[in-house]
Amino acid sequence: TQQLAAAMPDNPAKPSEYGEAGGLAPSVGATAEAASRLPLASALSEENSSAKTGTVAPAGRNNTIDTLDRVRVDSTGQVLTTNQGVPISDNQNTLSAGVRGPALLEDFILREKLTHFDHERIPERVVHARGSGAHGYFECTEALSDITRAAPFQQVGKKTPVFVRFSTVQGERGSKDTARDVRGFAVKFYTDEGNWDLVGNNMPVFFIQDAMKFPDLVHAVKPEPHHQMPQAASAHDTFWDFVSLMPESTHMLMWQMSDRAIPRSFATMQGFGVHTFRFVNAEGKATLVKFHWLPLAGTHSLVWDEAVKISGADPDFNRRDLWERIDSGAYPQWDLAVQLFTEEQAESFSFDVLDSTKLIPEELVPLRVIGRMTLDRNPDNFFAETEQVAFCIANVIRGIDFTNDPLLAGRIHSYLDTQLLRLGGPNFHEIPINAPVVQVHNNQRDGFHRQAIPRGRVAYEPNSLAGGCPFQAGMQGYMTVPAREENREGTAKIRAKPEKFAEHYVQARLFLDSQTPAEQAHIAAAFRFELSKVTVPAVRERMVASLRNVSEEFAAQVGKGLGMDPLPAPLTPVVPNPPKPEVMRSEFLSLMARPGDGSIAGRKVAIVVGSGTDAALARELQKALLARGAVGRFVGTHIGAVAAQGGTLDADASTENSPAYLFDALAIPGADEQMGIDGHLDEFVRDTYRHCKPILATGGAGDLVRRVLPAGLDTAQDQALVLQEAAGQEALERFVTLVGAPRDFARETDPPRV
Ligand code: HDD
Repeated sequence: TQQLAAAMPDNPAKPSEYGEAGGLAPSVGATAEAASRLPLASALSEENSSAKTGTVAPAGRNNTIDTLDRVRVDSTGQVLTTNQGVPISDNQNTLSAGVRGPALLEDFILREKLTHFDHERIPERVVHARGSGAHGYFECTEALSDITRAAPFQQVGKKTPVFVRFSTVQGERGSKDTARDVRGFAVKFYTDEGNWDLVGNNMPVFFIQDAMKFPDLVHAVKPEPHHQMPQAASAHDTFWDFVSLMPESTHMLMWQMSDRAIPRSFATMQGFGVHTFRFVNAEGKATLVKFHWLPLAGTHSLVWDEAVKISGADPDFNRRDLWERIDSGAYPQWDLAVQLFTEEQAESFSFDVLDSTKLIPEELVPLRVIGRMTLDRNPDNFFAETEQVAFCIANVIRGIDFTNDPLLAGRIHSYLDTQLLRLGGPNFHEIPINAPVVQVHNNQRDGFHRQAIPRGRVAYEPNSLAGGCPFQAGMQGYMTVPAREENREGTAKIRAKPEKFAEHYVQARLFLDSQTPAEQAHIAAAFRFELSKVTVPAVRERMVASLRNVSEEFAAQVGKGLGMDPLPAPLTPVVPNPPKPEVMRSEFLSLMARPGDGSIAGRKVAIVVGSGTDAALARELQKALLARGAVGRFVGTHIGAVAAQGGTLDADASTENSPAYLFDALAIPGADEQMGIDGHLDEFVRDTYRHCKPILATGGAGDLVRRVLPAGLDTAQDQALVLQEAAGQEALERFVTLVGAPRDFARETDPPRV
């Protein structure tokens, strides 16, 4: 203490604040000396991250959640208080001068309540406003310590807590989930070396190559500024005007018009980091990397007619599905896979790996699975967690670095910038959901809503008065890869792109050619639908003219659906004779390539019940589904008790409040004439059939189904239609298996017969 007093002659009493040990005291000494005294290595090591969190979260625990518990509020058994903690005796009546007299200004309880309410909205995200989040963890399954120093990948079995937010892009915060749109797939890793955000999408490419065009893209796709329509839709003039003038969008348009843009569940979509990043190992050696999330439940999507109807019946369809999966223990899981490649390999490719409108076919650089992510906890509070979470592409950790992708460069700027406004100032990193699980030490100070209470009088570096602390981590801190290989051409300032960026159609064709015929038909139908909503003929024509460079046959198909005869002349491509691509067809680009393990966990089946239902069979089916993690809901003409054959069943949904498109499959275990007069049930059968989902109908229900479907349909050949007079175990098994299988699109015709 005396020593410290000597060090701070101006205030000899000050050291008493810091205690005898002087552990937290601002001490004297040169930076180097301080460095030798403080255990930097252990502060940053894998084994011992920080006293605040310890290291690996033991199974069943989660570092983030532990620290968030500090701020969780549970009011069970508690009295109502003001924000100052003063108990409130009456929450019904304003303080007034007599029962019929004026309200009194002194009613601080009323005024606090109203004032807080008046301020409880914050701006929504400028894009990706509509989102749903969940907590979980990432577990390393293959250590990559030879390739990257990144903390989550150092040891097999190491768990890193995560928070994930899935989103649509175009619509506002309250818009529907099932819009045709890209889905955001943003993961915050709370590593023991700081936060790493992998802010990706469910598609591996993007609309534009350069962040300079991002505001234009967003202005074009958002509701049109004069009348603010359409909401959560890209099917309008300004979007198609812009993209038809930007041939670099063509590849992404193929993805956006595919069924990937209408996922069945967040749990059944892939995720992609999109850009090429760098991994950096302990020696400073860099390896190029692309990130992929592979859903264990397989890749499954909706069909368009279904998505449109769902948006009316349940605009929260994907949000509810995520919530219910986690709530019921059917935890969504993804493998994290990487494509690793060298600068030399990258140079040999026919495309540029810095161009975000291009992907690297898996045939060219195979995926390597290095870990698994499990989402196992719903947020406690949507606003505090899902709304206030702030992802930032610039949040990288030691072992991960950027490349010179010009789209990425702009992103490095934009996220922090937009969040400064959205979250009201420079301290939003202290909001619990955003705070790293390691402690933050720096000389940044003050600003609105500061939470931390930094001690001492030193807020600068270098310093001697605080013993040089906090000090630079040197080789143990974040290191940027020194070599910028791409810049070989020289350092002249220039607004231009490398040559390979000019080719825009080869990978659009690769994507199209890699789809199954049903998927191709869906893409063509989506172009037709979207362009049919465009009111300016020249815009439609320009788009079809561009599609002719992808595929003549495909463009003709789209053009025909728009009544274009003859087709407009093809747009002149910038690169008329592009180099031959390495891969002409990539099976992995089809949703059918990764159907998952057939698990039906998280799926929902409508078991229609009524007077003709075989109650025992209905219960048996419900049990069989539950045993495999799926939910079979009894759907009656009304909810509540339904008198069926052999017992009473309790319907918790009705054909009126829960239409067919909210379910993955339909079972009608028996029916009588009475059930045949519900028009809702007819629609149930028709929609389930049209959307190519499995139907089980037994007893009289077979007749009901056949009556609804048009005569002449070959129901016997239909693999997903189980029509049996007396349903045995085998029929139940077959049906339950079908619930987890990809849809069989053999039923589809264009236009639909049913
Ligand atoms: Fe972005 C949000 C993904 C290009 C600027 N972006 C945002 C979110 C995701 C992505 C998932 C939502 C995060 C959340 O849930 O809070 N963005 C992407 C991907 C891109 C991309 C995969 C291309 C590869 N973005 C991109 C560019 C820019 C931005 C080129 C600007 C230069 N993005 C933003 C933003 C947002 C955002 C304006 C809005 C809200 C936010 O950041 O926090 O800064």
